[in-house]
Amino acid sequence: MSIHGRSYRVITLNEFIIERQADFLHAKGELSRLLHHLGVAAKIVNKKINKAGLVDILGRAGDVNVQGEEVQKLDVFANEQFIAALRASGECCGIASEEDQTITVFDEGLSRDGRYVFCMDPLDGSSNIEVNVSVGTIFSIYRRRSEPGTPAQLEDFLQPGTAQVAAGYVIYGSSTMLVYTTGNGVNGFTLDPSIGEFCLSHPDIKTPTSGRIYSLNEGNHVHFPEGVKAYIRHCQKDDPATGRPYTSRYIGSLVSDFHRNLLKGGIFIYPPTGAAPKGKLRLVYECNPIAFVAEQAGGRASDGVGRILERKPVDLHERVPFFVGSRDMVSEAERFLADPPPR
Ligand code: AHM
Ligand code: MG
Repeated sequence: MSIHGRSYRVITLNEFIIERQADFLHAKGELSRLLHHLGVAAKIVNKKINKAGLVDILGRAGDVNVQGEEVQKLDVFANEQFIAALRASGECCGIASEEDQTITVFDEGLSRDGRYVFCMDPLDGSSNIEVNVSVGTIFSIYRRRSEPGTPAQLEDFLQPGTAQVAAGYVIYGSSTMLVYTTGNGVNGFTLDPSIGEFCLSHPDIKTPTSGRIYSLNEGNHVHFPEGVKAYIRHCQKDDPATGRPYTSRYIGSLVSDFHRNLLKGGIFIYPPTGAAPKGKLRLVYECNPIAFVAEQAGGRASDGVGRILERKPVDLHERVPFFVGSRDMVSEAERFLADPPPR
């Protein structure tokens, strides 16, 4: 491609996936095919989201999802698209989704022999769509524990985050990006709508070790644990280095809040609250994939006490307090939680 007379080598997601295939021990191309299908579904969902203001797709679908929340039509659409794409890949034997109470088992054809399971929040932050705020898809891929050729089991999905073989997110924002890791660093691809391809735009993303942004829903302040309140007071004090407090930024859309902090440096927090005593975000398909990306970019992710990725899920939809972002900020927040200083 030539821009202003200079030529650039554009690396598409598919080229990149194929080039990196050799990174995996005993790679047979299965994970590559799965990631390729994921990229196709992301493009379909992106197209629909872009049209959301134009077509009659907004509004409630009338269903209530497994968390007891109202489901919007685009959630349903995204869920169906990702399920269909992964089923078509033939590499995946089952899916866990925020939208579905139980796992979806692909018990037919090639999929039955598929070596991977896929966990996702197909459209996170979907209540933001009607006000034109960025939303995202979060995903995580595990190697199955059960025998290929047999139906996928719940246990295949309840593995600690340390067992993830790939994870990432798609952010449907001012531009659409796919960011993922397979455990060898983090790479970001921006969708070029003119050619319909995700192109490598953010190779080997590293997050700053510290930052100046803190992101949480301060409306819940009265219900926060004392350590979180103490950490917020710390963020609001003048920083000796700059003479200013930290900056508060909160969109209310996990992927967008995390992505901004990943690139700029910062911490995202969803602590326990009165309404959500275990936190709001789900371990399996929200926190673990984001945590894997954070760690691979040099950041940290904690439940306030220890590493998120080491928690063994007991339930598909379990919630967990979440502290993620720049390494030093997460460690500092943990220190405040462990030993809140007096006011
Ligand atoms: P959802 O999965 O129902 O969309 O909820 C998850 C979203 C996250 O994107 C975001 O971080 C959080 O909920 C915001 O919650 P709150 O409105 O309580 O601050
Ligand atoms: Mg969600």
